[in-house]
Amino acid sequence: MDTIQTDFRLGNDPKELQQAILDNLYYVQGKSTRLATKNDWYMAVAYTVRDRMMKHWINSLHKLSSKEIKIVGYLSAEFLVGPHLDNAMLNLGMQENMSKAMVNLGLDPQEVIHQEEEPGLGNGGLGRLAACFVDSLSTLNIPAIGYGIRYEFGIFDQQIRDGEQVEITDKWIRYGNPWEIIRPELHYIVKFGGHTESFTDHQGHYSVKWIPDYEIKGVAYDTAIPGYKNNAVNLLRLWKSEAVESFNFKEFNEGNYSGAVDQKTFAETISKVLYPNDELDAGKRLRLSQQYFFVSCSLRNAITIQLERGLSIRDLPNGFSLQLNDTHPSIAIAEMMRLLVDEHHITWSDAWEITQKIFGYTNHTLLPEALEKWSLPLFSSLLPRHLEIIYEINKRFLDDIKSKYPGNEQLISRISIIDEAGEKYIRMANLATIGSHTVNGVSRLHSELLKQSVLADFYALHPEKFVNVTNGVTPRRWVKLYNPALATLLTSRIGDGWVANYETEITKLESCIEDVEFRKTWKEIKKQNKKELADLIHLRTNIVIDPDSLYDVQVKRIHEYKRQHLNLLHIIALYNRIKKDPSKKIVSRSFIFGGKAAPGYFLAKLIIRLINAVAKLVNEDPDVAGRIKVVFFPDFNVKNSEWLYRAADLSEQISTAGKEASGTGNMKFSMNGALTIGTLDGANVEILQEVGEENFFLFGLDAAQVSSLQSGGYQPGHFYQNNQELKWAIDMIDAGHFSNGDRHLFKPIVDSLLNSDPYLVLADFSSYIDCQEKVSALYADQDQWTRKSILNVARMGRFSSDRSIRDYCKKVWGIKL
Ligand code: 26Q
Repeated sequence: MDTIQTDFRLGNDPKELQQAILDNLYYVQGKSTRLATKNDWYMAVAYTVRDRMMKHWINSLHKLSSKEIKIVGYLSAEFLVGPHLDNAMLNLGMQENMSKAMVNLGLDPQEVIHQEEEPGLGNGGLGRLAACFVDSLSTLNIPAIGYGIRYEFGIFDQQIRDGEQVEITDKWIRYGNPWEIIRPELHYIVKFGGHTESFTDHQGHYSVKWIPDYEIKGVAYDTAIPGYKNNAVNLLRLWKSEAVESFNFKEFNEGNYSGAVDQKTFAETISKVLYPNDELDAGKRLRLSQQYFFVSCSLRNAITIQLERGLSIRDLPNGFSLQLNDTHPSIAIAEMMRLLVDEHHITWSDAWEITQKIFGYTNHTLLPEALEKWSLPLFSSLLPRHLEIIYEINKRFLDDIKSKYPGNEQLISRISIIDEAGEKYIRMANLATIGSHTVNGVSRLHSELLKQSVLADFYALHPEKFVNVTNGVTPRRWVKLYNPALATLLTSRIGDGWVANYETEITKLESCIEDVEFRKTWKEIKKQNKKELADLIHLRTNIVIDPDSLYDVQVKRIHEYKRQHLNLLHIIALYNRIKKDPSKKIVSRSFIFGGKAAPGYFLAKLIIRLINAVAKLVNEDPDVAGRIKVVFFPDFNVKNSEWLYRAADLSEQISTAGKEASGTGNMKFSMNGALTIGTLDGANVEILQEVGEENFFLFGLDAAQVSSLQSGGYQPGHFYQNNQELKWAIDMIDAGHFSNGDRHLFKPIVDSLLNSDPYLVLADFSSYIDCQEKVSALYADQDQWTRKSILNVARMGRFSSDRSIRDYCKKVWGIKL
């Protein structure tokens, strides 16, 4: 083992840290204190922290070569990790000393921390879940590698101009990324396109060779993900695409200068940009290329690690568990078969056994339009060998079913990997389900609905494959880092065990509830958090909100099924009540929205415009002054969420029942003491059960009522005609009240609500606004509110991602802790 001189290079007291920061500034950034920019200082601080992680990082690399361990490979097209610096300092236990060191250097620690650009390598819930999971895997000391794509441009930055979303390219690495280490020697060549040729090998076996059209190199970029104060580090290994040969001398010599680098440009497009759609982006060749690219690199890397450990490839399922984060990496099933059969010469049936033993598949959606499928011509032009393999998987699977259930042609056409109804498609959820040993949904309700709807046939065939693993979020980032004042209070009362053992420790808080002093401090902390958010909102939007008002917050991607417009209809109804009776006493509220719309999702973008239009009218109306304010907080992302969750009084979780697979924002709010107004959807159901009905504002139809209303021929007009306040609110939008008389602008929203209302906004309206009255009534009793807020926090133990990971270990990966 290498010996490192730790005293001067890695000292941990403030003086030594201070010197280390100066050294890094000088020797890594190449700047003197006189020349250093804010970014230079941030980089020097980041390298100082990274240096102190390096020993654990290298140890963990050594650990990967141990024969005894099983490694979790978490395959995900997205990892929304958020800023690293403060998180790393927390997990290494160096926040306090680093703070002192920075102050000694005349730096403002918060300013340095906020200098970091967040790697926005995900769209929302699914990508953030992957990040929470890697955090928990490290904290639980389970060896793991998160495999994904190092997008050069992550999710766009959102600006609001004239009330509209404008997308700005996310240039997150423009000033360098101190957290990653490039491993140029760790690369794989990935083939694309072309055709296949069959031949008989020297042992007389039928074999297939794939002759590609072109090849692209994937290079590993590693980032360390440290566990909480346990010296464990896991790897986030992201692949960047490069040209195999970045410069073509032949072209150059012939005078074609741009042609000489064409290859490079083309190859680099694969990992260039994250698709900003959190549903489907149907039929995009580049998207399928991205998926195959990172999957191929990742699987081959897993095999390399397996062989380097001196283990047999046949033992792969004992050496690795590979988890598919939705269908995005599900081409892995076919790629694993290709690697085993074509490249490692294992028989088909042995290879299939290995493949099924190694993969688990997590489903994140029931929306039929969001289920991934690829048109056959596109698929075969990009991955001709995989198409053959999928045909063979499908044939064997269907033959087996036909022999068990003869004559059931409809069943066969539903479960086939190939959709042959019209134009032919590959159904990725079917491939993932057939190729995995375990399939899970992400909340109890979602897992049940999966078995009843999209995967019902597979459930009937193999009920033992289906399990639930309810999502969770890491209390390190979502409480300790992003609500420091609350964290300090928690620790002062129940000790600091909750940070690493949230599930069992946080319940201890219940015993504090009768303590007047404690409740007082609790309220003060919320108030202070609200003041800080008010300041930030003022700075960013110029809107003034009152920290004494109820903060009613809905932050998440903008989607019709998430029903931001239901929230808006409530605001308009409240506004009308005040206009009708300007002396009306109401509980003052600040409605805060945040979230990005997919650039091509017309109605979602229009909803943003409507929020901003309502905000403008309401905020400028002297009649309602001091009672309601509406804010659209621009560019909701991990970094900005710091101020939002901790300041919320009320968490809006109002999706149509049966549509939100789990939700994870719902957990973040509750952990920070917000009460929830929500439907029986996703993990809300479990949050309600944990916190108790009396501490949760439940409204709306449940999933069964939603589906029966829809199958019975739902008539939104009926609700519109029979609810005066609802009719009035919609009529105002329709009349151009929020668009300077322009009746055209918001017509698509009005039409959608009145003609089809696919997400039952109108059906749930009256239940929602009645429930909101109860919210206001409770808020008027501040002490009761505070008690419920405390209970919400105390009862959130189950929603730590540590618990989720323990569930995966037990139910999916067969890892004993
Ligand atoms: C697929 C193909 C082509 C282009 C884009 C996509 C794509 C990208 C992202 C499809 C879906 C996503 C993201 C989905 C997502 O975030 N789902 C959320 O996952 C959370 C974690 O399980 C749940 O809590 C949410 O309920 C679910 O909506």
